[in-house]
Amino acid sequence: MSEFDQYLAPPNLWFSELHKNEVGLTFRIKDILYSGHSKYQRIMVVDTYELGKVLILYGSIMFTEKDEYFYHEMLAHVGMFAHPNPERVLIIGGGDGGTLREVCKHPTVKHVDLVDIDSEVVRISREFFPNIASSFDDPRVTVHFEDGARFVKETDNRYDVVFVDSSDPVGPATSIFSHEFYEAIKAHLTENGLMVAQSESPFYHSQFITNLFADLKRVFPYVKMYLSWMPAYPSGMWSYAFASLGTDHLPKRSPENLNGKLRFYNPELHKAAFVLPNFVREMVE
Ligand code: SPD
Repeated sequence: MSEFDQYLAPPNLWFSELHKNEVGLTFRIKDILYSGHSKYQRIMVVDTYELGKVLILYGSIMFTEKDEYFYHEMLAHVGMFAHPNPERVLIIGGGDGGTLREVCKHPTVKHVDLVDIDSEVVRISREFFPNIASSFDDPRVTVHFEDGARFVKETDNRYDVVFVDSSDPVGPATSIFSHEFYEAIKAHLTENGLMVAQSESPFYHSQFITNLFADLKRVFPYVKMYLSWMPAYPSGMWSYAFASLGTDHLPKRSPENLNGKLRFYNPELHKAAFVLPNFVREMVE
């Protein structure tokens, strides 16, 4: 038996996420735990040999158990710590509960609205990822199953921090990548308010990023990109958009009083994440 025979022997099931149909990330599957369609998208949960359980929406990897905290901590805590006193938070998307879990670690938080169009994502995450979907029963949290773009246009609430924890800009997430959407978010921010959105990979999505940041700069007076790692996302290099009414991106508070441990975020990393390689600077400046 050669060293390659293990790849031919059953069970020999692999999942590949293709980026732009030309390159991709692939991993070997131990078991398919769930596969179905909600009203909006195909949803899969698979167990893998290397990455733990993986949530896949619309064919794209949302997270693996092995790397989810890279993404959720960097999305949530950069925005939360850049605000002097975040009390009211809005999460658009994020139905898996990972960003919510991180936001709820902040004792300053009094109320969180989470708006996801797809109730199935919440149900499946609660069933298969209880450590990620761990804050849905927090009394400070209200979950709304509706279109995030419509919610933010129609709500009377104002927020200190808004997170856009969307899937890629295809399928059910398309409505939350638009100029009108960012205008609506801006209109619902409090005085020191700010927004953080996941903004794809500079390595593969340069035109998307250039357009997004140009759009954001037309809406917000203060806009910055920051970068972090996310091994299971295309290229592993992942970007985030920070936009505010004037509040800068630097940490204003220390993580000492948080309810819960941090495995990834620290204030030094927060500051360093805003230092961009030249090819990325050119995309956003
Ligand atoms: N390429 C996948 C990008 C998905 C970003 N959002 C993931 C949601 C996890 N809470």
